[in-house]
Amino acid sequence: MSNFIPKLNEIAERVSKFLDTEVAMHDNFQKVVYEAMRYSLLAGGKRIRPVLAVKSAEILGISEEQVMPFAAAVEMIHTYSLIHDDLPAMDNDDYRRGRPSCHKKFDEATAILAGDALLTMAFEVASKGAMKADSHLGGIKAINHIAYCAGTEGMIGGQIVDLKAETEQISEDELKYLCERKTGALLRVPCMIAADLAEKTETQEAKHLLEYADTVGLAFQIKDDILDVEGDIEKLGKPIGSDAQEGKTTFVTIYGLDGSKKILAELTEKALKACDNIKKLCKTEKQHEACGFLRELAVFLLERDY
Ligand code: GRG
Repeated sequence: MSNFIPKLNEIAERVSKFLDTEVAMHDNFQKVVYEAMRYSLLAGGKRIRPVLAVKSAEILGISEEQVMPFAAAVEMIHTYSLIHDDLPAMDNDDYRRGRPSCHKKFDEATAILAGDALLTMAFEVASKGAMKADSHLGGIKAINHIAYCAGTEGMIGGQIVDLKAETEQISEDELKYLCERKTGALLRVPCMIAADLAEKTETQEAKHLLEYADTVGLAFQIKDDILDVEGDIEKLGKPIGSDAQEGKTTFVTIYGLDGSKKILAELTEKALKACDNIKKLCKTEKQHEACGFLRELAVFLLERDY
């Protein structure tokens, strides 16, 4: 039997330990903001984005120690986006990662500031990583890519188009466009970070890795849309049916449940092919194992129920 899940959990635990140390509690007048940041950041979560960074780094010959600050920065930005997305002005969700969302546990103002603080601190952590990286230029390029993918051409851009999808019918092209940014950008950037640090952005390995990440990114959002229709609240740790309640255009509204599942299966096949292409270019046992792990990750994301 595959030991994929234990391996995934081991990396996720190392990421959580790193985050626990970097986003340490401070016993000062502003300690409530640290409490709120840690409440959301250390509430579990699959840690898919940092895991992608760690495995891409293995394939491109970069140590976990070097990539970890950047991987953690992406997870901090991801967590900030979840905190802000749950606010009444956005998706107005009361539960996240199996517990009351940040603004429910604390209050709206504290949740806004906790999100802002996670975003800001992500760049503090990543820039510390760049100072220690073998390639300082690679570290700076990684920071640049994180900012780009989190910003107006990345996640924020996607979220703005997503808001439009709540009030008006959007086209299939617009839906794909918003997914590539809202969800895809933060799943692509972990592979970019590894390529930057390794100074290998122009290699075939890096290109196949990005193809893998982009395919998985789109599949991830389609699965999310499917789970919003037929997921289990207990397993998901958040309510379902919010898309339909808001009358939002999603993959399920455009292609139906069966159509969406078919596209999801096709995308997963494409991601597996990208893994095989990366593997052909890899030489060491460690690299081959990392390719095998990415294969299993694509299947895990296809089958996930949380
Ligand atoms: C509010 C700035 C801002 C951005 C919002 C990412 C995002 C944009 C909103 C989050 C809500 C959402 C459904 C996003 C799509 C991406 C997605 C499926 C996020 C959930 O990621 P998982 O499943 O969550 O990796 P865990 O909790 O496992 O980390």
